[in-house]
Amino acid sequence: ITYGTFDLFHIGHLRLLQRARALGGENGSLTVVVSSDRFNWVEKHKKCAIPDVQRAEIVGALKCVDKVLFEDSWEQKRQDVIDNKIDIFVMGDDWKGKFDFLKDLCDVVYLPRTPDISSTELKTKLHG
Ligand code: C2G
Repeated sequence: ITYGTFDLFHIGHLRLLQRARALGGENGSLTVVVSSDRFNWVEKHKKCAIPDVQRAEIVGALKCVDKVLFEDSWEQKRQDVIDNKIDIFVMGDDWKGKFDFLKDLCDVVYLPRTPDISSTELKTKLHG
């Protein structure tokens, strides 16, 4: 399982999701939990360019993604891991250590971020 906003979907997101899926092996599956617009605005003070329903549809259309859920609170991760019988929790290493509290339920893996790209950077570039 992995979590994210996936706004202005870019290669950094794709490479994270592909690597996350690969951790599950050939018989594995990947569940992606997409941050709702409300959660992003209220909890992360991030304004999304793309609405949550469209961000979820884009992620859900990827070959490496099997299931998409919505993230609406910081507290839902434990229940999501239990309900979805998750073996591995994966995030980019900008979150390193932040989700180690899940280690009693599943493996917790932090993958290196793809350098030189982010939704924030893209927005800045667009604004010139
Ligand atoms: N990512 C990456 N390389 C980048 C940019 C992002 O590997 N150049 C990864 C991030 O580390 C994260 C995932 O892609 O694992 C999604 O990134 P964001 O959409 O920025 O997600 P974020 O806002 O960090 O939300 O509860 C957890 C949060 O919902 C995570």
